[in-house]
Amino acid sequence: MEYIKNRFFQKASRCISEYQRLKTEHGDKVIGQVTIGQVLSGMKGIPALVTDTSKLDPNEGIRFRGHSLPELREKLPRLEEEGEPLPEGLFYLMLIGEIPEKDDVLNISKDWATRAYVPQHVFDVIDAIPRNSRPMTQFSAAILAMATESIFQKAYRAGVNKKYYWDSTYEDVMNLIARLPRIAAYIYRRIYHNGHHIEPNPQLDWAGNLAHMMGFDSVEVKRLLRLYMVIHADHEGGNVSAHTTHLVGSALSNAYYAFAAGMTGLAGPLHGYANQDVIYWLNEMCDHLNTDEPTDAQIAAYIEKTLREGRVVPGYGHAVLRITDPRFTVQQEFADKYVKNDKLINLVNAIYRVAPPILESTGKIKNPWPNVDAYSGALLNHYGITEYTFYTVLFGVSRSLGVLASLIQDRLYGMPLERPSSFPLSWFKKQAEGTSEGC
Ligand code: CMX
Repeated sequence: MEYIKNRFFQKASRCISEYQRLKTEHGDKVIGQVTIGQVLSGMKGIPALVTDTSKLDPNEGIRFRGHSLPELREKLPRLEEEGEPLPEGLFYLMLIGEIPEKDDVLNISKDWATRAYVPQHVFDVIDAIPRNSRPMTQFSAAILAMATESIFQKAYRAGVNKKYYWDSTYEDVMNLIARLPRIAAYIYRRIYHNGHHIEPNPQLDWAGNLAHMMGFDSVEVKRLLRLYMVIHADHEGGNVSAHTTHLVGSALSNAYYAFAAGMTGLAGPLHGYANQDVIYWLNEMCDHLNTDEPTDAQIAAYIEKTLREGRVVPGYGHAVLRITDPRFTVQQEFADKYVKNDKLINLVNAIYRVAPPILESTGKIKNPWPNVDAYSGALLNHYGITEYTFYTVLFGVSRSLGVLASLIQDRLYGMPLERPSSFPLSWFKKQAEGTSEGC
């Protein structure tokens, strides 16, 4: 498996000198301006991060190294003709920048299977947390507990030269990604199946093994989880989970620390928690209306009620996108192809008909269209993964692929400590109005 690491180094190391050259030769070049509105709106749109793995276009959606999701569903290697591409292939693409051959993908599957051993103390840490605590609490704690295994940390202590930081980070990242399905499945079986755990099958691919360890051995669930792991893997560098992983990593915290921090960000309702919040909100609506097949008029009234109460409609809106999220569309196509008449999926489709004009009519919601989270829960539910409080953990397992591929690159480029400036509110008022009075 060293050849994947070598291929990455050969390809990416060409950019090290470019990174340094841009910094020294063009450090003064202005590439945009920052408005007070941007600062006060969560730094939206400020070009401030270097991320190679993927780029998000507001009007087109995500591209991974230039490839859209529909393209990748065609191009990335799969196990069966009818199946979905393996997420291992997307990881290869994000890391190296080339579409892999099938053998490359199978080799990553094998490599991750050999790295998948989770030390007992990590399970002990999970078991010490109350069983009814949120799955994301257990997931983040387990990742943090696994930091004892960090090879980077040992290399750093031993005084390794900074130009080799990427090497031990690569090892940490591969080990961490390899172990996440085992940890996620352990939490799933602990909470929802009375701790009846299922051993990994090292012959299976990464997502297939996750399905297996959760207790699902059908072709259908494995196919769904492969799709799920691909579409949630990355969304450029500024989203909370990616940015947090990068920021914490910039302090040379090891990959376990950095990713655990990213996961606690993913756990928030405005980010990855939205996939469970959608189901919670749909259930709440059905209870309120006393039907699981509400009419469009009933749905519209419930959306308006949600907005009146000052709550968000989960699964709708986006900080960057200004169209229906292609990750939503891909799931809808998947459901159209494989699912016949599921009430929850019908409801999700009905909301897609009803919600956008209502959200648009508020005049303040910049994107009235659905995001990835609007669909994913209904699909998981259809295939028997009904425990929606777990859904964000699945998002987290997938998100590791993009943010940790980026972390290796951060280390290879020798990216510095990230440290933007902050000012009191009165300073901004002074910039705008010449006075800070009143603040
Ligand atoms: N329902 C109700 N109000 C919404 C809304 C929604 N779905 N989306 C945006 N708004 C509101 C915002 O809360 C904000 O209100 P205030 O001005 O009162 O603060 C206003 O509209 C403007 O927000 P925006 O600029 O359109 O959106 P932001 O970039 O601030 O936020 C997001 C983006 C995703 C947090 C927001 O659309 C939202 O809360 N959506 C629902 C939660 C969700 O689905 N999150 C998942 C996103 C995808 C992911 O990361 O997984």
